[in-house]
Amino acid sequence: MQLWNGKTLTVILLSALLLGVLYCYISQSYRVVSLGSVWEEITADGSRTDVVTVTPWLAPVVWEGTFNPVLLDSIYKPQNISVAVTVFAVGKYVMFLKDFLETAEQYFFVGFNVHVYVFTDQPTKMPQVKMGSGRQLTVRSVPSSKRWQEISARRMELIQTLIEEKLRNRTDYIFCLDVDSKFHGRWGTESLGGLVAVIHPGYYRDDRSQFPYERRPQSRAYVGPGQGDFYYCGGAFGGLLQEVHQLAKTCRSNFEADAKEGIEAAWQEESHLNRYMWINKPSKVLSPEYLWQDFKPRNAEVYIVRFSGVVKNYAEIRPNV
Ligand code: UD2
Repeated sequence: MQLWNGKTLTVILLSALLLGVLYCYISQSYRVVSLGSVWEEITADGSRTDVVTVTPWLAPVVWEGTFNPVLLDSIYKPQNISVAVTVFAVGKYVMFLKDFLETAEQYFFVGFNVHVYVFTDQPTKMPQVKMGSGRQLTVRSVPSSKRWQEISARRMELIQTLIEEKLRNRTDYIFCLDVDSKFHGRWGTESLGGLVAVIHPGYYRDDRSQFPYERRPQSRAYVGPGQGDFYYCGGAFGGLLQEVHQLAKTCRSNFEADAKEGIEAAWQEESHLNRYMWINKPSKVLSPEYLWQDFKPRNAEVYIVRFSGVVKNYAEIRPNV
């Protein structure tokens, strides 16, 4: 009886050992299978733990190292998507067009259908820029203005009209960008989404109470204490055409209604955009890599600057102070 018990114990122990070895082997191979191609590709650049990569409403926050550009391009390429860009160059700001357009050719949605719409009061001063295959440039005349605030804010109206008159049913996505900026790195399919906002480089490390939202309750751009998510840039936003149309239409009408009551929000259309994005959460948020400022030294978490505002002398280039 004792002998049988001893043998049984040995068999049980050996079986347990064998099962253990088998379990380790199978789980190891399963890991390779399940984490194989896709996962390893996504994490190929290393995942990011030093920055917020998803918002509390589950929108991705795009930083270098959080996406696979090759995989993303291969998803969008067969869809033959088209991307429109708006850029305004009124008064002395025409001087920024050449660099903006040339660097866009190098870095912005390379290999995709891109149509750049330049709004200017001086079409004769348009620089000659060679556009690549599948890429187009259209110039639209706009009146000049004596107030930079008006030029900046009127963009919403002109974007709304452009979408209604020209782009509807012809373009999938649109991005609206400041002209006094240059591209320095890839800006591509990773930025696509329904409603896309860019986190302002000047405030992303600050507490929400420091954000320069419009704080007067009389304004339609008002964001109260404890409200708001990020502080977003007025200098870059975009998304699906219908989403940007809704944004531009709302910001324009709120800006104009405020103006009728003698109120101009602290940062013009940027304030209205921030209010809009607080109520209508963006489905994709781009990190400050997508609009840095040349005068700011690059912070450690910013591995790459993709688009950045040039240093400018406001007193020299704006029509008013
Ligand atoms: C910030 C925003 C800008 C806008 C503004 C508030 C960023 C990087 N920039 O920039 O988008 O929200 O605050 O109104 O987030 N423009 C002309 N001619 C002029 C003046 C302006 O064409 O005489 C156009 C031009 O496209 C320029 C844009 O308006 O890029 C914004 O003006 P800005 O760059 O002078 O505004 P800024 O630097 O205060």
